[in-house]
Parts: sequence; structure tokens; C-alpha cells
Amino acid sequence: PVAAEDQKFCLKEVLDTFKLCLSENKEVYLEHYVAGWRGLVRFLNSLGSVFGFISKDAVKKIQILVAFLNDENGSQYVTIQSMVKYELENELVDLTKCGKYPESGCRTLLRLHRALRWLELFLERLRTSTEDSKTSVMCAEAYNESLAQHHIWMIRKAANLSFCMLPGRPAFFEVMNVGPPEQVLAMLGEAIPLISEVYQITEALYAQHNLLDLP
Ligand code: 1PW
Repeated sequence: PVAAEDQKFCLKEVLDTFKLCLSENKEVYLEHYVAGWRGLVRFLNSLGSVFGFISKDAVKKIQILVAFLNDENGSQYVTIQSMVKYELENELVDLTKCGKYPESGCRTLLRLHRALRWLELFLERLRTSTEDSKTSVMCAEAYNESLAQHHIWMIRKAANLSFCMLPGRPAFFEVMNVGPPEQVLAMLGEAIPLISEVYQITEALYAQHNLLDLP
């Protein structure tokens, strides 16, 4: 059998997964959030081996969260809201410095959450780009505006180096596997607001509980 990470990426699939993330009362299902990330990892992997170092950490974070979901307390991890409540009430989170819980669900998800903002900014640039826009520049701008603030110098350096290896806009659209450019742009127009809403809801939840700077 082929590992999930090796299957061909299709943007539509990821879009559908993020659609499933939100419950009726606007809670975020962890299972679908993680599935959305699996899709993004497939995407990164199809961009080339340079992105291995980027996707490797995302895969590690996904695995930590999946382990919580499959654990005996998995029912506490159904939504991000229930996870935050459960981990805080049971003091399962290192709030100010690394201690007993270096891999809490809260701090692990925060890393993916920050990366989701990068993705949102990048896709928005892609959506409004013109034929001669450079994907490497759009990606670097989105990164430096968001995720970079949370990374040490070494990672920032490595990330900016790997952006230079991104395929150009036409090849990039090709990898998305959606169809002709017009269709890619329409897809992006649909996907971005969804990703944005999931991001905003998570951001508000983390802000409300003072969790935005978890070590
Ligand atoms: C082209 C579109 C890409 C969207 C996918 C974004 C994936 C983001 C992963 C960046 C990872 C860079 C290398 C790892 C850095 C970790 O130190 C960092 N992890 C993340 C996800 O930012 C922080 O995690 P840590 O070290 O505090 O456990």
C-alpha cells in the first residue's frame, strides 16, 4: 500500500477537508484539521525533496496530535476547543517554560496554527498574482510576515533558501492538480476564506486562554 503522504496531491481534496473542520457551532474538529495538514504535507512533498525538512516537522506534529486522538482520552480531543479545555483543566500544558509536557496538544497545535497563517498569506498572494509573479518571492513574503517571527535564525535561513527552489507559477499550478489556471484561481477563492475562518477561530480561542506564546 502507498503511504498517505505519497499520494498525488489535489487542492480540491484539502479544500474539502478544511470544509469539514468546522462544526455547526464553529468548533474545529481536530481529526479534519489533521487531515487537512496531511494534504498540505502531500503538497509539500510533491514540490520536491528540498521541502522535506519543512514537511518533516509538520509530519511530526501531525503524529503527536493523532496519538492523542487515538489515546484512551481521545474523546477529549474531538475539537480544538475540547482539547484546550481538557489540557488546561488537567494541567497538561507547560504554560511559561518547557517542563513536564514538551509535547502537549496545545503547544503542538499552535505550531501548525502559526504555519496555517503562512499558508493563508501565501495562497492569497498566489490568487492575486499575475503570470510573471515569482512563487519564491510570494512565499518568502508570506513567511517573513508570519511564521518567521516564531523561528530561530537558522530555520529562517534554511526556509528562505528552500523557497528559491520552488517551481515557477505555471508548474506550481500544475502541481495543485486542479485544472487550468482559471480553475486554480477559482479554487483558491473558495479555499482561502475557509482556511482563514479556521485560523481566526483557533486564534481567538488561543488568545482567550493566553496560549499564543506557549513554549
Ligand atoms: C508552500 C506552502 C507551505 C505550507 C506548509 C507549511 C509548513 C510549515 C512548516 C515549517 C517548518 C520549518 C522547520 C521546523 C521548525 C520548527 O522548529 C517549528 N515548527 C513549525 C511548524 O513552525 C517550531 O516547532 P518546535 O521546534 O517549537 O517544536
